[in-house]
Amino acid sequence: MHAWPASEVPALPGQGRDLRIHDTATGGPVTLDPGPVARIYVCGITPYDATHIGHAATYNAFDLVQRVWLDTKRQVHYVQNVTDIDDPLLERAERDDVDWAALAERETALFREDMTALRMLPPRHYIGAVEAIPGIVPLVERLRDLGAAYELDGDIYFSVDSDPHFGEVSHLDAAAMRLLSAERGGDPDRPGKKDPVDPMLWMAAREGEPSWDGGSLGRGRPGWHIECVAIALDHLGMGFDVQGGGSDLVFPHHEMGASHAQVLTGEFPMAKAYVHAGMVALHGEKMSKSKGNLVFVSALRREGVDPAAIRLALLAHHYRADWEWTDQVLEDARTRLAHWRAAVSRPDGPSADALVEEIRDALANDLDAPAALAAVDRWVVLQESKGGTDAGAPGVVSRAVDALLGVAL
Ligand code: 5CA
Ligand code: ZN
Repeated sequence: MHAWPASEVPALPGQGRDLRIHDTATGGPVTLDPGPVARIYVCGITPYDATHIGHAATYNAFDLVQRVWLDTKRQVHYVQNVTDIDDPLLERAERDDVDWAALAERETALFREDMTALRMLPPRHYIGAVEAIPGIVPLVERLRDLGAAYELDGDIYFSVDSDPHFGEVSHLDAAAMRLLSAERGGDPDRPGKKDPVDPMLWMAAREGEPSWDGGSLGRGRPGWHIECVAIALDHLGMGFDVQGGGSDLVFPHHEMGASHAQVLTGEFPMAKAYVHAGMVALHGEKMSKSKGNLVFVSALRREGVDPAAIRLALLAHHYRADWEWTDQVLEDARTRLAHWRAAVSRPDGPSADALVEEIRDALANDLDAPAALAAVDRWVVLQESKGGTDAGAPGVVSRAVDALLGVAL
């Protein structure tokens, strides 16, 4: 699949910082030391509805990761998937009486527009699950040959018992795993499974549903977790720097992915850091397509909201926090944007050299975007109250905010 156009990332004077970030698997901060090319995999959308603020907040977090790396003069190899075949997509297509593939294509196109408007850096490889099927089938065959998979009425399951490291990403007990498995696409109550949370690797073709040639697996379609593993291993290989997503992906998705990869390669973990963004809520409940309590990025754009204000609204919250979207959050962001824009369009101001370092320090410290915004606010207030004589400063601020926070002033 094609991704979306990249916005320019201005180079900044001085030295970027190495990123220290919270790793779910170890439960603490890790300082990442990527090579000259940092490698990141971020789980993409299931395209049955438009991008909402929760999605945008999660992608914003991983956009910041890349901006910190780019500031250290590294290149970034960024891979993202699209879950363009899955039960919820088929259910929505049936409900709305539209073709599932056309629905996926339409919503993916809208996602690209939203990401472009929000100045999110595009992945180098943007890969749909359907196009990854030829690479998925041999992995499932290998898991079966290794004795890590078993068949149940034609469907093929992964046996979590085959992975000695199972549980080391989420650290949940069996009861919690079972509950989350039921909530998030698993089928813990299906009779005949070795372990209730064993996830499907390959689902045999169902009457009236799309299916693909699975070689020795028979016709069918892939399970969710093996899709991301196949795409990640194909484009990044084992031991890449960050696997990212929202906190609702910790279990089962990222746990199972790590498990599949461990059994396939004998290595653990697949990613050096498992990084998870908090959940954005609306009216007290997690924003989710299944509940329908959504604020769409595209709807805000249609109402004339500046995407830079949306981005500032996201940045005002720490990526690991769960937070609530309200009209006030957007109003505050609009006010801030107006102040910042006015400030960088003045002919001079106080020196911004220290500010650039403060933004760098804030982001390198577990992506503390709210602290970065506060630092810019302080510079703006100082300029408003005392002025300044540095004619280069407004330009420095504008380029730093663009390069490190993705906001064009
Ligand atoms: N296609 C899979 C990943 S392979 C998927 O989870 N798709 S999704 O469309 O449901 O979500 C896309 C990304 O947005 C995921 O990282 C998910 O964790 C994140 N996300 C979903 N809802 C929210 C929310 N309310 N707040 C923050 N992030 C969210
Ligand atoms: Zn994924």
